[in-house]
Amino acid sequence: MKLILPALTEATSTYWRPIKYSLFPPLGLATLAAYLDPDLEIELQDEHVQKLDLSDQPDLVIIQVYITNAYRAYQIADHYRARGAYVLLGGLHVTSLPDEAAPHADTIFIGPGEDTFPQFLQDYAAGRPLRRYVSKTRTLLGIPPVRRDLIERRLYLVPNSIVVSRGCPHHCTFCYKDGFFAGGRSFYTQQVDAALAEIERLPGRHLYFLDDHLLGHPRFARALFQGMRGMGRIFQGAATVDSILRDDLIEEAAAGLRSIFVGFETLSPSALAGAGKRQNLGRSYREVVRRLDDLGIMINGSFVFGLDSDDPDVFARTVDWGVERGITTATFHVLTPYPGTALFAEMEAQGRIVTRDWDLYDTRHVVYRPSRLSPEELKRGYDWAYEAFYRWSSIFQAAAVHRSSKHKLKHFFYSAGWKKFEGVWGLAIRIKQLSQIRPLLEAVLSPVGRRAADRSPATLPASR
Ligand code: B12
Ligand code: SF4
Repeated sequence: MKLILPALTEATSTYWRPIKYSLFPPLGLATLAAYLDPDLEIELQDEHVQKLDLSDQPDLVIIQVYITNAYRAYQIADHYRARGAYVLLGGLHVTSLPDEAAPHADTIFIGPGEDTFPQFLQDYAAGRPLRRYVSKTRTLLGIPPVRRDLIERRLYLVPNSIVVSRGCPHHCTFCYKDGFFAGGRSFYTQQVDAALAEIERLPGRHLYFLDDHLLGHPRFARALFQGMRGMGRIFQGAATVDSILRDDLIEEAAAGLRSIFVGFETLSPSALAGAGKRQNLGRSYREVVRRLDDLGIMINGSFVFGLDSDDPDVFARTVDWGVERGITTATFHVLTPYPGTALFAEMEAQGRIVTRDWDLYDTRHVVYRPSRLSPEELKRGYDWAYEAFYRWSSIFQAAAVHRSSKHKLKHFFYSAGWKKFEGVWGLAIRIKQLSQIRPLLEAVLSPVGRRAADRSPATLPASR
């Protein structure tokens, strides 16, 4: 049995920042592997960190398809089918465009695999596999432990990535989420005990929650953070603007939460409304930043350029805001209408999709006709934003915003370390020694000042 994560096209382009693709192991495939008979010979290969061996002859090949590895995935699938293997394709892109994927596979899978993959294995063993399985039963109850033993930990900076939920309670029009989870529940969590048990199984101290929205189910999240007390874990994760302002959940998280990915997306209320990002509307971004800053939690702000109300000033406005507010790192995206999203349907109806070359759907290229910007302006502005946000003067200026000197230093090392030491990352990857850098990451993620859990309610930010 062979599980393969083909390389995303951008991972092999000149934009390639090898470190970005050596962060996380293929968790989805390791999750599926848990359903296979442990006595079978199983191999998991990730083309981002190793050269694929295509000369073997597995019986069953399981391939995960994202949008920008789709062509590569089809090539590998065709190769193995020609060698007599039974090939399965699944994941986000197969769910968006099943008819495109189907000719390259013996069986395709729509949606998450926790219900359909075990069903397929039964049917396959009985000699009656279907051509197509569609996920309908959405639950994480009783899922078997992820086969982390198949992951070569030393090849990743963050081998301890974990997901304790699937999906998200919101409905942004540019997000894959509604399409991927169509036909069933689109937000559900593990049981708290099972999540805690999975965390216990992970060696080391540092965790990265890859959940779309770690604070999305407040009761679950609170019980999780309470259960994690005393484990001595430090962790990173993602959440929405409203969930950070909502109640004291973020204080509960702050005992171990060291950095958070926040989808600010745009500073324009009309653009937010247009993107269906209602959870951000009317919320004070300034207050979000202040609150996280008070708790010593670093911020990775996510921003999208090219929304219909964006004009040529949007780039400078966004970068200036991020630097002035002391955002630690920023991820900028060119708006990308993924097939299967409401945004894609809308743009297609308006005749604004200009290419269906999926390799270009990497959020760095302009694949549609923007409204108040030319495609060239949008691409130039996006490139400029990265350059401007990560120039030394911006890093110094943003780091200086924090009150505590420890936070200033942490900000500096985290941001500069991420973007300014490409050579060091490249070398560590080449000599397969990324694990040696992990203690440094943990040091940068050490706490700033008092822990939130130690605070009395009276000292919590007054803004709530
Ligand atoms: C880790 C991650 C990455 C890694 C991916 C490599 C890796 N090692 O996994 C890196 C850092 C490289 C990355 C890059 C990017 N990412 Co990313 N990433 C994620 C993240 C946070 C977690 C993925 C994960 O592990 N999920 C948990 C596992 C359990 O779920 P899963 O992988 O989906 O697998 C399940 C199913 O898909 C299914 N399945 C999958 N394959 C198969 C195959 C078969 C045969 C079967 C039966 C089932 C099956 O079964 C699994 C179990 O249910 C997701 C968000 C999320 N929470 O999923 C975003 C996400 C996938 N990324 C996203 C984006 C936007 C990007 C970037 C464009 C960001 C950028 N601007 O650079 C790039 C490029 C992605 C691309 N071109 O498609 C988007 C969607 C992209 C899309 N529509 O293709 C997501 C969904 C985040 C979001 N909410 O917007 N990403
Ligand atoms: S909040 Fe994030 S994960 Fe949820 S629908 Fe919006 S973009 Fe997608």
